Amino acid sequence: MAQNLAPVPELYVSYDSAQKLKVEAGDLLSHDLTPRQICDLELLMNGGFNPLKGFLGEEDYDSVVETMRLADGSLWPMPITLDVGQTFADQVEPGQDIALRDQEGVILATMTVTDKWVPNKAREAEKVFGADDSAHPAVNYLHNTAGPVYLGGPVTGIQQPVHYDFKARRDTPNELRATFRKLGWRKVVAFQTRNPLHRAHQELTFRAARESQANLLIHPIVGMTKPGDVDHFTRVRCYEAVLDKYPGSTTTMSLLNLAMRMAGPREAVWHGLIRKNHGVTHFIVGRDHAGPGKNSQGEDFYGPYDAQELFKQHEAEMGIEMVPFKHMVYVQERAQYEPMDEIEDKDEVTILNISGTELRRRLQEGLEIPEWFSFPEVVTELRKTRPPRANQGFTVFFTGFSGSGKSTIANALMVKLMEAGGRPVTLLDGDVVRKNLSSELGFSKEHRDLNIRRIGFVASEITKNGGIAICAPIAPYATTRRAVREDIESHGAFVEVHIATSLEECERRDRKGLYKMAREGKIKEFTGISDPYDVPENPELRIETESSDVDHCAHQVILKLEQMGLLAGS
Ligand code: PPS
Repeated sequence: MAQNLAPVPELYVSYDSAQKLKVEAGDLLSHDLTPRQICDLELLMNGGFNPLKGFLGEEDYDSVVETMRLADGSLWPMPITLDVGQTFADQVEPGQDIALRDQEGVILATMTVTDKWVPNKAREAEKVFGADDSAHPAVNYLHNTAGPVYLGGPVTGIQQPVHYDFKARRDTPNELRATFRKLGWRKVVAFQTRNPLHRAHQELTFRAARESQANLLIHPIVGMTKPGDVDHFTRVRCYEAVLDKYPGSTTTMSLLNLAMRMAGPREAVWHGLIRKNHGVTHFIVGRDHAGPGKNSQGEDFYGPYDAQELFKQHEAEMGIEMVPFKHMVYVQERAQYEPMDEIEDKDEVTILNISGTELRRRLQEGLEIPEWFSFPEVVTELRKTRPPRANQGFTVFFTGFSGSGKSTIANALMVKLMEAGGRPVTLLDGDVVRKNLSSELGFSKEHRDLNIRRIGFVASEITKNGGIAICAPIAPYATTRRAVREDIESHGAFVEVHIATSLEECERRDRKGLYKMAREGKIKEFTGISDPYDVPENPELRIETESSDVDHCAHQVILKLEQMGLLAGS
């Protein structure tokens, strides 16, 4: 397909106009962008999302959700929307200009609001992500993180979001186009990734480039990827090491600040359009491209080749050619990687492969990672970030009714872990947190959520820094517990322990006399009596306290931690 390296339209105004606009925008109503919106805005402004001129209005949104096309018929598979809270939405009317600020308050852009509407999120989930199932990270985001109201309208770019890391590796679409022009690269095949690269990836990308007679662009995502992925700092250090393995001047790397949605087929088409904007002619699409993992029934959200099929259908219209990803395996006898489906003597040779799950297990358990699988520099970086589980921090998160025994068991667990030694242990007990961190909060849903998010924040910092956090709040809402889990799991294990003492038993014990007062109506919104409690569906451990003493309950947690490989010597 013909390459066109003319610049793509950007939404920035000139430097002088930007200075003026920045001052004027100081008086506008301001929206503080979320991390995902900052990623979206960067790609809107720099032309990565060309032909979009701003956050989608309602007509374009409906059309994209239903047909994968903007209202004017242009192919665009992903709704790029500005979700806001109700309070903010109430202050905005169509026709109004608002300022869009980053998390430090810097004004990045203004937006003329043309549309304001309450989206049908269930429909968006079904149509865009294939199911209204919160096991899908983007559906979970849609229902539990995104605000209830969408605003749409054209954006005027003032400045790019500031990045302090890997500056030399970040390029706008026009900068990459200029690079390709300068280097005389007429055909460029891009490889999209959110994972570290190992030898198989190096081999397949190099083959893809050779077969398409193209140069290679490693184009990893450094915006937002799937919760639990290896952080981008580590990955970029790994990529830099792999880059040296390609023959000189065949390959380059650029970082893409995209917030992925893990939307499989639609995401593949979206990725293709974004790459086209970056001046790329070919794009590698793998098996289960941008797959979100399993749904709540334990099945894959998308078929393994759905992404390739949808891409293929739109290839001509997109003007970017798909290069199907080959499944590369190591053939021991020939000491080289070969595409699995091209090996004719399968029965006579030894085929080796290490899956992502197996790699994680080996890292977690400090086991050998062979040289045929990855480059030593990559393994060293990964081991620094992912030390064996027994050396990582983790969080034990107790949840259960008031008076269920959470605090007592948590205390016993703390003492047992301190006796074993090795890592600092912090107990974030419900009552203690409410005295120190959350003294101004009550027991409304909003306040309980804030309380748990604060506990989660502290626990994730402790976990990140290699300590053990034990939390013991009621934490009645499943969605909040899940959000805390996601925050923590990027740093270490999250062990949810449901203290399953029945309400009747808690009320019978009524250690603090609170149930009596709740029954008498003297305490409002009391969990279990006049306020809900979502029973955890899949906790790592459920403890029945009615038939065991405290020591035994705490020991059950220790056994679970050992089984999960979290304790030294386990
Ligand atoms: S939450 O829902 O997770 O934010 O609650 P938490 O921070 O764990 O605080 C629970 C403790 O506060 C006391 N208390 C109440 N609990 C539930 N509902 C209402 N309305 C309420 N009012 C006060 C109660 O002593 C809880 O302590 P525990 O240790 O759980 O018994």
